Amino acid sequence: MRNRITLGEFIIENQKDFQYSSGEFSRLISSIKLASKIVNHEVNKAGLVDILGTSGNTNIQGEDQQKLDVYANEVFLKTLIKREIVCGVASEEEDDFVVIEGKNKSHDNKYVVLIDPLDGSSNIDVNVSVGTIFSIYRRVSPLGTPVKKEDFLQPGNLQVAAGYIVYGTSTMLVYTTGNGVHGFTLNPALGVYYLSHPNMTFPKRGKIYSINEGYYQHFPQGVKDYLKYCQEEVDGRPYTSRYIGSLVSDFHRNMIKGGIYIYPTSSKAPQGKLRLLYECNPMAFLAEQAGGEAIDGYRRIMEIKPTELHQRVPIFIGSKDMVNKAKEFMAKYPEDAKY
Ligand code: AHM
Ligand code: MG
Repeated sequence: MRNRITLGEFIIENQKDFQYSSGEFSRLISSIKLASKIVNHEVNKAGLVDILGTSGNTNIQGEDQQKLDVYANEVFLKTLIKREIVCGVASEEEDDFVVIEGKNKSHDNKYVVLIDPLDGSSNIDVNVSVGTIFSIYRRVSPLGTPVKKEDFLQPGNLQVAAGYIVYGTSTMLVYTTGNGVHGFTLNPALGVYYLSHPNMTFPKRGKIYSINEGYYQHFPQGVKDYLKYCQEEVDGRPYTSRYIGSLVSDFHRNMIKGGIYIYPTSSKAPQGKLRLLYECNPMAFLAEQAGGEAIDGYRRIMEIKPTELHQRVPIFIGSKDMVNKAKEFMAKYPEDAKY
């Protein structure tokens, strides 16, 4: 590890590539880095302390909050609030966005952060990888005023940075500022992230499809047809099915090996399950920067104009050729067809 570049060094060296280059952005990434190390520490000792299981509360979407969901949310929020580097944060675990005052109550900071503090947290109790997903925009409301909902409801193609942390067999932070996707592995003994995966790219096509097939009966016909295509015994198929149930981990594996992750609409979840702002947009930005694609079945995820903070959308994301093939199957049926 001695000659490897650290995340901090990498950000400074590449600051010129970031169109809104300023110390503010470096400090923002560095606070995400710090919060991720604190969460990582807690996730790693999950079996030893009383942090497993549900908190007894539900979030605004009616889902059970795990104790670690609540903990991770607090750590990321507190870190961002204390350092006074963003003007607002929206979190999957909060009902509404949080307004943050800068130094001397100034509201002069430029960035907003949207975050899913602990994605896939239903996997924690069984020691399976989970992740944090973040997305960063420049505010659209005037500097000096409190941040507004419109600052958060921006389409994904206006993101200035996005990334995730995967708390896996090793902990990695992967991010993009629109100049490729770079992955850093945490050396836990030193508490330092080192560049381990520069310029990550999706293979153009792969052999992995990731979807919760338990809901097969409830999927749209286009998805059912695509799954049958994946399973056919022809032209290098059948593909392999791999589904962890942790978006970050499924995405990370597919980016390295080549594959597609799908969370479609279904008769049980007519809007899909994953959230546009906290999950789909940041992952779509990463996917496109890594040469992959991300659609809702019909259109590019990053062009969807958000209307609600907790809006859900279906997602097909991964290797370009695989996403395009799935899109062909979807196009055979009208979007509003009955299941
Ligand atoms: P969460 O944000 O409540 O953790 O939900 C998101 C997770 C994804 O990480 C994962 O891919 C998906 O939900 C799994 O859902 P399902 O159990 O319906 O397959
Ligand atoms: Mg989530």
